[in-house]
Amino acid sequence: MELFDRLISGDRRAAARIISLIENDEPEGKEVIKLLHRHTGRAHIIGITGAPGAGKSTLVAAVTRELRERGKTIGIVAIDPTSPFTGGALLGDRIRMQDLATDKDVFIRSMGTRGSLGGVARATNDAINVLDAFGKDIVIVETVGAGQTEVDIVKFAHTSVVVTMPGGGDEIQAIKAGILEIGDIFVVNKADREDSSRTMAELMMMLELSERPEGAWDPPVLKTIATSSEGIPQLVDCLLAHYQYLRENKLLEQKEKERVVAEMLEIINQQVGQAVHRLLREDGYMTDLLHKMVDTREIDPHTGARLIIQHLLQNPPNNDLQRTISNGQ
Ligand SMILES: Nc1nc2c(ncn2[C@@H]2O[C@H](COP(=O)(O)OP(=O)(O)OP(=O)(O)O)[C@@H](O)[C@H]2O)c(=O)[nH]1
Ligand SMILES: [Mg+2]
Repeated sequence: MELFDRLISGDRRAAARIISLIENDEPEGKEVIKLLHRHTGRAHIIGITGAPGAGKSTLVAAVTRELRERGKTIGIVAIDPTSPFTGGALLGDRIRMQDLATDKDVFIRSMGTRGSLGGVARATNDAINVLDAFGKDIVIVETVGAGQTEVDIVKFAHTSVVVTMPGGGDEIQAIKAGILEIGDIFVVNKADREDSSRTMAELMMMLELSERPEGAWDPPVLKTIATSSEGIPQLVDCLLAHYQYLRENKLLEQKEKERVVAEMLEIINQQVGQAVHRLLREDGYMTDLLHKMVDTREIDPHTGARLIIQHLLQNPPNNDLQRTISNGQ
């Protein structure tokens, strides 16, 4: 396939085109993903998450500059939440990362969460895989740690970085739910602000309270000023040390397996969901079922759900699910 060949030969426009196909859930995108899978599993995937405005994008840009100085090639996937409080994120990111945009060894891609057909987590995973196959040594994913999807994306990175900033403890509260457990490295950014030492102390205390298995990686807590690159070399040291740790302890393989299972479940959920919704839109089937559930009350929703699943398995509609079931594709 032409697009795939162009990607493997290092054509940036092919990489951008493939990610667009994936974002729009085009069948051609899936074809390319199939081909490039053999070329994945080489990049170090780093997830960066944290409260809105904590300085994640500035940090990603600073980390990328440092990694470039160390000779690494970088892919960046920035999830643009298009949420009310981070409305200008995309434009801001462009400006913050402008100098990187001309570096041929840095590939930056923003992914929208709104209107992303087929789910943002799936599209993001595919985009990571494209940049991995594209030959980038390190792929960095930035998400706002607000929703479950974002947390999931970062959870399945090899190295997860949680970014906070000083101020009243609210920020730490905001990232508390579920995210404390997934962080491999914690960063208190905006260390030029007062209160940063207190935020550091609070964070360390919370980490001590959270349970981690004996002998596991002990997540460091680092201070940075992303705007002046202070603390960035130390952060990059930690990022690389964590990857080294995963490799030496055979944990990378385990993470890869978890990632592939998560990707697969995401796809299954999406395809089954689509098939069910198509069925629900088929007038005849639903009218009958609703009649039995509501008018005559002979069928409860549990039974209704089971009937729908049975129906789908016995009468696969002419769609993705059918192809999935019959071809194992
Ligand atoms: N004082 C100070 N400001 C910073 C620092 N790092 C980032 N900022 C500023 O904080 C603001 C937000 O930075 P971003 O990098 O856009 O933060 P973000 O976490 O990516 O934001 P969202 O993606 O919108 O959630 C910008 O105005 C940055 O210039 C820092 O270390 N110190
Ligand atoms: Mg950002």
